[in-house]
Amino acid sequence: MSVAALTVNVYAETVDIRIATAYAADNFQTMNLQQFAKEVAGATNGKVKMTVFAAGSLLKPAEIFPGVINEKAEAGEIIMSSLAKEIPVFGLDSLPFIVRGYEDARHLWQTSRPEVEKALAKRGLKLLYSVPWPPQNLYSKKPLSSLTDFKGMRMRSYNPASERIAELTMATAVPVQVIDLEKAIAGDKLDVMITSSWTGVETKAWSKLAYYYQAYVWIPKNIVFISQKVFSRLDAGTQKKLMDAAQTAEKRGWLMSRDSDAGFETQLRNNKIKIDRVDALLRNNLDRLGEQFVREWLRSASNEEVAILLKYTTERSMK
Ligand code: PCA
Repeated sequence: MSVAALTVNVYAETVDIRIATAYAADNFQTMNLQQFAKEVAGATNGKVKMTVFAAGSLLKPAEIFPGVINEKAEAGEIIMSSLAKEIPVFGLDSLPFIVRGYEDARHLWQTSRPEVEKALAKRGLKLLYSVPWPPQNLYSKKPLSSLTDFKGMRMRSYNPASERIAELTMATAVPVQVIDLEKAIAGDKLDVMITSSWTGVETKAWSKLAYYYQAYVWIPKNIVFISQKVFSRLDAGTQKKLMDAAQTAEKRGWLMSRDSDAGFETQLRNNKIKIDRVDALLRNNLDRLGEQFVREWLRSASNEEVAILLKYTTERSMK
């Protein structure tokens, strides 16, 4: 090999990072992730090459978190609340009715971030960024006016909190990953579901679910993380570039989420879904349900985790 070729080789050495995500390539979370990968490539002159594997194409949704720990991928993206049972601080993200909008969600994130980082570090992972889905609302085949309406309904679940809601309302939980959701709705497998405007549009919820209630159940976040081992192989300058790009991706993602919600609700409306607020009785029922969730969560949470909720609720009440 010539000296020139050798030199080129040394400088062109790339670090390949495969990022596994469960979400479709045209979802805003994945578009943001793609943009992040592009910016990292640009900032590092192609030294860090991140490849996004969308829609569970590298690892199935449930395999992503353990998969990055076990080196089947270098990085991954998951919805935090899917691991609420294993990692209680992730469960804070799906405590129903504790956030009323993006400002609350941002506040909860700032308060919980250090513990989330610690929980990841314990498992050999490093947090890159976190971006929320739009508020989770209720889609239903029939009008909903109280919690008794849920009895016997088939309710789609995607995390322990949605499973527990089904249990408490005497509905039947039907676990469906988002990649299989459009088919499940069209195939008439669901009567009610909790998800965002985005996911309702992506899955053409209008094929069977005619009602949408702005219940603001929770504003759940995805986290994007990298194996600490892979990260520590990068030199300090490259690490900083990666983290700077992650910070930009977090800011961009929050705006994409917030700013697209109304437009996606309009798309639901244009497809004949009836959009409504929650009536007083249902609101009251739901708030009670939320209180029960908090009591249950408090039983499993550590002192540090309880302190997060306390800090968040105290500061919010002073605003
Ligand atoms: N869409 C994903 C997660 C939250 C959301 O809005 C889903 O329904 O699975």
